[in-house]
Formats: sequence, C-alpha cells, structure tokens
Amino acid sequence: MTDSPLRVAMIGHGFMGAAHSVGWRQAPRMFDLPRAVDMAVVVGRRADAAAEAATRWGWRGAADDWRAVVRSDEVDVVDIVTPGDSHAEIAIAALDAGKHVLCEKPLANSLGEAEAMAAVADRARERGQVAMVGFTYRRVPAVTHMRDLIAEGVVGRIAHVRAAYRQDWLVDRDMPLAWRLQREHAGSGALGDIGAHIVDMVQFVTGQAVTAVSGTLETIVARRPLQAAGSGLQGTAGEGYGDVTVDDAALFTGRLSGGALASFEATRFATGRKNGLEIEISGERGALRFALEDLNALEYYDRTAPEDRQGFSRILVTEGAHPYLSGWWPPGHMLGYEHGFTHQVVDLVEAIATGTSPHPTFAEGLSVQRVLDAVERSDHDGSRWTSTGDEA
Ligand code: SOE
Repeated sequence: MTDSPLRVAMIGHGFMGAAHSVGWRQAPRMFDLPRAVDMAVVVGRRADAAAEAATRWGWRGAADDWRAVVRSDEVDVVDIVTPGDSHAEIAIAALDAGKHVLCEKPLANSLGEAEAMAAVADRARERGQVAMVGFTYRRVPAVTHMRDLIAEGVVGRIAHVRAAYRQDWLVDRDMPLAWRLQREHAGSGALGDIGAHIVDMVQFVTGQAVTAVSGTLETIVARRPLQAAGSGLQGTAGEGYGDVTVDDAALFTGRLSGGALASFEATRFATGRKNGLEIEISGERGALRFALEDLNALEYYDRTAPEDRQGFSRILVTEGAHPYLSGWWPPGHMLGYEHGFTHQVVDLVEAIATGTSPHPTFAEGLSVQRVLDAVERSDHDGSRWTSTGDEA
C-alpha cells in the first residue's frame, strides 16, 4: 500500500461529470479516507470545454486525448462518465494500462461489450486493480439499509418485488433528438438508462438474480426535431427531424432466483414523475418500500407486530447508525441526490487502499446487461419469457 494520493482522470464532463466531481471533492473532506485524492485531470473532446469544466468542478488540469491520459504514468484511477458508446473502449484501455476504473451505468451499450469488459476486469483483478460500475443509488443510505434489513431476514421469504423508474422529460414532443434517443450512442432508451438502475437495485437489495423476463418496449414518439444545441436531457431544436431509435418505455416482468415474481416499469413518459424511482418488497414477515423522491426514508410494514398495531411505518434513515450517515451531519439531518456519488468514491478509495473488490463489480454490471438484453429479445419475440442466463 502506498500513501501517495490517488490521481484521478475523469473522461467526460456532462451532467454525470458534474455529479462525479462533487463526489471526488466531498469524499475526502467528509470521510476519513485511507488515501488522499488528487483530482488530476478532466478529459473532453474539446480542450476549451474540458478546461472550463476543470476550473468549474475543481480539477487540476484538462486534456483532450483520453488515450494518452489513460496510458499516463501520472494517473491511477480512470473515471468514465461518457455516453455508453465509448465505455467499453475506454474501460478496456484503462484496465490494460493498469488503472483502477469507475464506469458509469449501464456498463455498456451491448451484451458483447459488457462481456468483454467483465473478462478484462477479471484479469485486472488478479493484478490488484479494481473495476466498479456507477450504480450510485445503491449508496443512498436508505437503499443500503433496505438491503441490510432484507439480509437480516426482516421481510422473510419474498413473494413480490415491484420496481419502477418513471420520468417525464420526453412528454414534450418538441424535445429534440438528444444522444440519449439514439441507439448508436445510448444502446437503448428508458430500458438501459433508468431500467438498468431498477434491475441493479432489485438484485442488490434482494441478493437474488433476475433469471427470466417477459418484456415490452415502446417508442411513443417516433420522430423528433434534430438537436441544435444541448445535452442528453435537454436542448434546443434545429432544422429538420430524425428518427428516435430507442425505446421510450420498457415494461417487463421478471422471475428472481429466490422464487419471487418482479415487475419493472421504466418510462420517460410518466407525466408529473420527475425522478420517480420506487421499489417495494413484499415478504412473508413484512414489507419494505423506498422512493427516490423521498430518499431519506423507508416505509416498513411488520407483519409480526400485534394485529392492532400493524400498518406501514416510516423509518427516517438519518441517524449515525445508518449506512454512511456518520460521515455527515448530526442525527436527523437530511441528504440528497449528490451524496450517493460521494459514498461511491468513499467505497472505491477504501477498496483500492485495502485491495478488496468494491461492488458493483463489472461482473454485476454484466448481470444487469444480461437482463437488458433478454428484455430486448423478449420484446422482439412477442414478449416471450426469455432466460437471462443468470442463475446466481
Ligand atoms: C436520466 O434519465 C438520468 O440522468 C439517468 O441517466 C441517471 O442515471 C439518473 O441518476 C437520473 O436520471
């Protein structure tokens, strides 16, 4: 183990780059990390934009050639926050160059890429490198707490899982054709972007794999104005129209390895729902529910309580005994969306310093990708039940 700071290169600097920058900046300030963090360099296609991002988000330098950066002896960790079409190439190059890697979700745009990435990560692991996928919501304290309670047996045997991630940013038909609506850049639409989160969350909190799915994908608005300027989530329309080549909504049912039946809903057309991720677990002994729009709380139903006292109660996950909370404010003070990104850095740095493997590994990212791929195949085959190939 070395005491030198971990020198981080972040490739990309859009919305996720801002969120990851907050994580890299806050983690060493709020938590006692075993290694210092050096926010060494942010990389973008345009040198001027990368330099602006570096200044704004607190990176020491900026560059426009990611290949040179991932090979550089001055870099220990590569953090990938680009659209999915470049995840595989950058992650594999970085792992081959001996770097630790954090890669935004979903792991890749296709199953083949994800398989290649997981194989390279496995070999890199033998050399002591870590590779982690950015399923950040695992690190919302209430979600980690939910996982711990389920592992303790609080809900008992699980019969049902209901998971939904509903947003509404595409309801406006004039919203332009951003990269997130183009298959060659995003891989899929609501399925891979937000469906991936709920698949990962279900597998994480239950400890069970999704083994088979029956799915339906829908593109609700097939053509949109070309984008003149903007990001993946907003922008201004230019001249002409283009085809939307991804799904706007993905609905699927799934069977879990422990026998539960799960429902999944991922849509960008849920009018009024902004970041509506919800998950409810129904078991023999009780139930637990989490909603991202109320992220400091869990709902808990205890079926073993006396009959006249049964009912959903609310656990505020804001106490020192709760996951990650000891690093923050006095008991009772709330956290938000960005804190998960800080907790992600805390766990990554601890894993690098101790030589352990931080979850979710690339293998876990691959397992989510298998589910996404099976949903697409199922939809293609008239919603036929389709195996994910994952039995773990
Ligand atoms: C857009 O749907 C998005 O920004 C996702 O890409 C993120 O992963 C999620 O955190 C919020 O919504």
